[in-house]
Amino acid sequence: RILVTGALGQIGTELTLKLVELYGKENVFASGLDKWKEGITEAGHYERLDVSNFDAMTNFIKEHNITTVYHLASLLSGTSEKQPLFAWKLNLEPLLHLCELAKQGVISKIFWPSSIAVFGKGLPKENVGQEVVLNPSTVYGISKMAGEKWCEYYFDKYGVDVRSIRYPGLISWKAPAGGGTTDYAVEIFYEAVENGNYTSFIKEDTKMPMLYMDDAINATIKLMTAPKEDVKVRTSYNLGGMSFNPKELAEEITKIIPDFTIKYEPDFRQAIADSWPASIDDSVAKQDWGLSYDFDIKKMSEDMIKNLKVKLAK
Ligand code: VAH
Repeated sequence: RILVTGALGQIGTELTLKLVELYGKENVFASGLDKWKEGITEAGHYERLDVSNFDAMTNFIKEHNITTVYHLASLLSGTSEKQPLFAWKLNLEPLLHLCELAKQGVISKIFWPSSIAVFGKGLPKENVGQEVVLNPSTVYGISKMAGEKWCEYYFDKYGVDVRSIRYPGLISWKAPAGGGTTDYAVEIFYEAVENGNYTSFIKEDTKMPMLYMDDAINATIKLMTAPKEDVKVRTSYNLGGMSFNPKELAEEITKIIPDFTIKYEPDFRQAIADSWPASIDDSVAKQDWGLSYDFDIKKMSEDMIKNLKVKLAK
């Protein structure tokens, strides 16, 4: 049985649907804080769960015989800057509690998302490698770096099978992104379809690693179904996807929506973006468990706009 925490989030929403498709509705339990959104309820059981309530999470896991937890509940980079102490508590303590449960044999496998936000100043901008000095300068990046080290500690010391991916910015249309720095690349599509224009909070030439959600979900499943001995990186795997800047994304959108216009008004998230790499070397994930991608910027833009035209027409 599988539990997805943060199942109402950008990744959680789609991961839940994919896990139901793979393992059946009766084996997937989705949890989140808000009222369950319509249209996903048939995807599986949903129950409200505050992951910072460890007794509630433990009871949920025992009551439903959960053996694998995809732990996605967390605050993203923008929100974390505004609430550092809460972000640190929420982004770390539930993960530790789940590692403890795995150490006790209550659960057997954990997925936990890290981020390219763990990289910071002093690194090359391009093609950042798997084993480099992590030097995050954001609350979110610091919390993700600490989380990676805890994952490695519980694996090395107790054999806990916790697996992790350093996601780049993720782009999707099923559920909105929440409080991230790369969210401009999601909002731009909604605004392009609804209003034909967008004001970007990231400068036109700021290149960041990005990935379409379909590829992110497929990579997550590939990692989680790989033989344990193939998962050699026990901090978190680099996943680079594709790299582009707002100007390049706007140009791609204009090929589909000719009169689309964009302007740039950088906000506090520009400094966060400036501290991150522009591109990532994910060759280790390709070697260890066969990471691959289906979507480039053109195919992603076409898919986003096609689906948003339907979603926003309702
Ligand atoms: C954020 N979407 O912007 C997340 C992600 C690499 C970016 O971690 O905070």
